Amino acid sequence: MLLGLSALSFIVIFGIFILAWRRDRSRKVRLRLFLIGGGLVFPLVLLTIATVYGVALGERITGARTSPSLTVEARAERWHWQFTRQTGRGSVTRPNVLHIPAGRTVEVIVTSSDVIHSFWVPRLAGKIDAIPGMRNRILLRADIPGRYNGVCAEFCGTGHTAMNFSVVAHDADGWAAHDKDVLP
Ligand SMILES: [Cu+2]
Repeated sequence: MLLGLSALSFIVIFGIFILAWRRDRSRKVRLRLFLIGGGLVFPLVLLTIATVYGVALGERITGARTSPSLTVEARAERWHWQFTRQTGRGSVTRPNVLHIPAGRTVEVIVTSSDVIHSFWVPRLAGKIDAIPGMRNRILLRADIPGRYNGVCAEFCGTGHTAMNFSVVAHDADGWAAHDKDVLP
């Protein structure tokens, strides 16, 4: 979209440039048209399209309007992760391995107990900062069951390079078995 808009802008501006170069010099230039049309209306239209498109795309990427089937908390602490899942029967906290059902959208609320870290599972989603006192949200979805590697993507001290974790995406049977295993 941005490439299309800049190409359009390029064509219009160079079109005007060529017209100006070859114009009949006895005719008067309509300055007002150039100032208001070219300086105000034209960029306003392009930037409005880019903004609306960008906001809509951002909403889609961050899943602002999707309701997840499961919510878990990821808490970063120098130098490991604690994953907590609230259930009707209580909560379960496990270090460094996040279990999720495959094929379903999972909301991860990311926070930190000490310094700024960053939650990143490269094959499942983008990065999101883990900031003390803040609850950031990211959506994960693994279509294929398996193990996905995650890292802390924000330098957080001497243990940073070893601050890895895994996301294990279970198929339906595996998820039911996992539930039975961990839930109180
Ligand atoms: Cu970290």
